[in-house]
Amino acid sequence: MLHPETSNSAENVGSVRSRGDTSLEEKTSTLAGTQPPAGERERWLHMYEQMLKIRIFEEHVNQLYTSAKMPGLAHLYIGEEAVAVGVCESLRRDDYITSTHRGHGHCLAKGASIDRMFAELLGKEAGYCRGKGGSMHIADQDTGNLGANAIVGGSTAIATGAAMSSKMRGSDQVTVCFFGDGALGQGVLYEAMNMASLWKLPVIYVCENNLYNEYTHFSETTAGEMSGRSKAFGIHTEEVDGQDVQIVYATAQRLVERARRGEGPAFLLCNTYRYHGHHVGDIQRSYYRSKEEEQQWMTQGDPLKLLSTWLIEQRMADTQTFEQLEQRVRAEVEAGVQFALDAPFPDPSEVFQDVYA
Ligand SMILES: Cc1ncc(C[n+]2csc(CCOP(=O)(O)OP(=O)(O)O)c2C)c(N)n1
Ligand SMILES: [Mg+2]
Repeated sequence: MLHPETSNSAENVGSVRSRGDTSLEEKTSTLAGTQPPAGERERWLHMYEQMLKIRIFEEHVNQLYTSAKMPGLAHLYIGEEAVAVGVCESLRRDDYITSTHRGHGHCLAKGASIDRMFAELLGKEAGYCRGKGGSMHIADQDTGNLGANAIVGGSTAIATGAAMSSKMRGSDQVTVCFFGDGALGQGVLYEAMNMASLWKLPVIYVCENNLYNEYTHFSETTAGEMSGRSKAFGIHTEEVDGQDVQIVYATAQRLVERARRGEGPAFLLCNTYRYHGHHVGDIQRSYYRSKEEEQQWMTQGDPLKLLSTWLIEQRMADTQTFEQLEQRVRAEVEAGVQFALDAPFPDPSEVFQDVYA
């Protein structure tokens, strides 16, 4: 388990457990009743592809920023891909998610279009908010994505409201609320969890503990146990290695099915790590975290490497499989960048359209 939150002292965090060649059966043995799904190879290769798509998409976001082609900034999700993909793969298209300021991974994992996302980042008319929202306001009703949110903790009430709406409409849709460890300091989360528990709402609170809130280690901002918070409201709570997409998926699947059956909310604490800075401009990080810590996570806790190693060990794929996949994803992402670069800006006469003042 990566930095279990029970050991939130500074000297304990950032350590990466060593991983052996565990089989999926062993990995899921602690997850009651979970069976490897039929069409396993296709499923895991698909998840690998989804994670790779997020990574390559964001590498291009970084390039667009550093070459001054992207206005504003963005918060990169690289390193945390297994959380978004593992969770979103357990959802139906008509299920809802709410996202954060670090939201590209959630959007892509729920099925957003690469073209329209790049267009939004570059301020183009074809973007999800017609180019007027940017990275932190991408929403996509077609895939049940109720939106990124620049307000830390701001989506917790929105997600809980969406779950309440499903329940009142008699629908079996589930809502997933993604948020970072920093949102644990926001009171609205506790108001929302209280109501969700009382009213048995179909909502899953997914806390992405990537160790930092901006430039501050969570041990300096978060007292006590992270998982103790949801337990206090009687909410079913689990904690997983957020770098292992197989564990995230298997756990999320159980929690989603539980919520769909009307058994109420859940809290899923995912231990993870962001490889880049807080945002694209945060390149001098040595004053708040060490290069050694970064290297350790990138080499021992990388979600893509973990899954590809497992697939090769299980003889479900070889290096060629991954080379071909990468070529395909790279071409798709590069086409998206080109689409956005070529796309027109909105007409200046529309500056007040589609915005709220
Ligand atoms: C209510 C509010 N307070 C402060 C900020 C400034 N801010 C932006 S991101 C961030 C840290 C968020 O940390 P975390 O929730 O752990 O998410 P991460 O960036 O690690 O993904 C802060 C304090 C904000 N956007 N909203
Ligand atoms: Mg964080």
